[in-house]
Amino acid sequence: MQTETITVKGMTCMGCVNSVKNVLEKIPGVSSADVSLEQGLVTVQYDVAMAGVAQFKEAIEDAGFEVVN
Ligand SMILES: [Cu+2]
Repeated sequence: MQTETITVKGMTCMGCVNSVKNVLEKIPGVSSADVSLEQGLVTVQYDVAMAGVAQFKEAIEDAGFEVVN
């Protein structure tokens, strides 16, 4: 299991947090996604054989948020 932290801009409430969490946890290979609203940080735990960071960033942007790095 691998952990990746992504900085995300545009999350303003718990609804945003849940949207981001949901899109990430739908990706096969992702075991959990945790979001810190205050810091704008998304921490994803995933199986490197099944998923990758580029996929996470795309899912976050598709959900309407901006990936900073
Ligand atoms: Cu919101």
